[in-house]
Amino acid sequence: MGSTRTRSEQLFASASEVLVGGVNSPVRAFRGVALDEPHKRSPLFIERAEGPWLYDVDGNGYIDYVLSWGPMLLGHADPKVIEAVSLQARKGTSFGAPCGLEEQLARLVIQAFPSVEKLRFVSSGTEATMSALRLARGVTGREKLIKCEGCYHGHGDSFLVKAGSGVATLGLPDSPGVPADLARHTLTVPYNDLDAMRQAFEHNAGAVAAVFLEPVVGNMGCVPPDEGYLQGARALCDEFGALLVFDEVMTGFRISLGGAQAHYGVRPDITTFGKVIGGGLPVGAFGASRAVMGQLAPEGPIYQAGTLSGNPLAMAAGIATISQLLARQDDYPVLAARTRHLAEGIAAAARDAGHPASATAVGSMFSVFLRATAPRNWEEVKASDAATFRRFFWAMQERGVYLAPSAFEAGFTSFLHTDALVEQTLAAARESFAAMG
Ligand code: KE4
Repeated sequence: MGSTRTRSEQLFASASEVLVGGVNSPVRAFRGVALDEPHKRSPLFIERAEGPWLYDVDGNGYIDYVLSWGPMLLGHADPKVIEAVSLQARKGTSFGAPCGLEEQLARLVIQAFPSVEKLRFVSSGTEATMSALRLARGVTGREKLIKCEGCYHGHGDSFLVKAGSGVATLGLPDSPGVPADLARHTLTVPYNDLDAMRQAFEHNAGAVAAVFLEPVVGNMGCVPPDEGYLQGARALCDEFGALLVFDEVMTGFRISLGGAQAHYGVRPDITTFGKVIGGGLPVGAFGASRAVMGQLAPEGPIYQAGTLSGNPLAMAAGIATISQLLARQDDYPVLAARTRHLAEGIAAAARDAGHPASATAVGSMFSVFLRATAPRNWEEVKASDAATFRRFFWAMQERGVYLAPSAFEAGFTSFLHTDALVEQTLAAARESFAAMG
């Protein structure tokens, strides 16, 4: 139970003197859930984690449904991952030269993703997507990009763009520091809207290098694709000569062993990876056919590089992680069913307390939206009751459940989230909604 948060609050105050917002990634600052009540505005500082559990610096334990925003599919401090990293660390932490571990992890990833013949490791999902965009632009000789409102592909300039006045018009910067001249090359359309995507292509004939999709959106909460949406995007890319990029940073190895492309049977031209493939260490990757990847330096002219790309420690963690996942393929449906039961149970608890609620779940990622019907796009997500979510977030934390500190983020389960822990979570949800009144 979250009995006291004193030490967390002290650490947050002191960290805020030297770290921007007291954190190293904005969503962690809890600004999306802050309430004007004591002890309900600053983040927990974590001391350690094990399996499905997080333990804060005040000694409180929580069932963790954030899992480092996705990577910890095997649970925290997986013994084989820890052993692999410990053994490798004694041999040195970075060589700046090739080592055999990079090929080992690449072959494990490719084994699960047949659309990928060659890949390049980087150190984050952002690096993977920004490099994939440069590759797509270089391969096609085109400059424009189509992305969807509510989808997040990391903080690369071309992705921090909001929709222009109309779906077919050019993008506008969504952050200071993003040049308007760059933003105008990004076209933003609603998710699950093939007509809008077609319009964007037709208004920019011959100029679109790629369509970037979260094949199951995690960054506006978990929003699945409509039946036929991914297939339709594939067909439009083929019709207009653009590359289809599946950003599987969140979905890769999570919604199925082969990610969304296996789950839905749609083959992208480029796939980006992150999170799970590093087993909690900094790893991203992007991959495609030999013909496309062969355009990348040093084989081809499109430049991309990284000091810690393919880092031995990160590769060791990834190998230990993906090896175990490849051996657990039969466990994925069980975890998917448990995750759906969790999401639907929380939504039922909300409705029983008088709050409209709906649940989405694909594999081991899920969301509960405080609105009557599951949203299909960002406009519908925005209509959720975020104020009630903020109160629910703290009520659950007080009952030992750690949810994502935003109404617009997906939740995650791990293979160590047992039925008993799910039932414990559902009991906490019922108590929370009852206590909220
Ligand atoms: P990173 O650069 O954070 O490793 O990956 C960027 C990224 C790319 N593509 C997708 C689909 C992603 O979900 C992400 C990162 N996801 C967020 C969670 N919504 C990371 C959490 C954070 O920003 O702190």
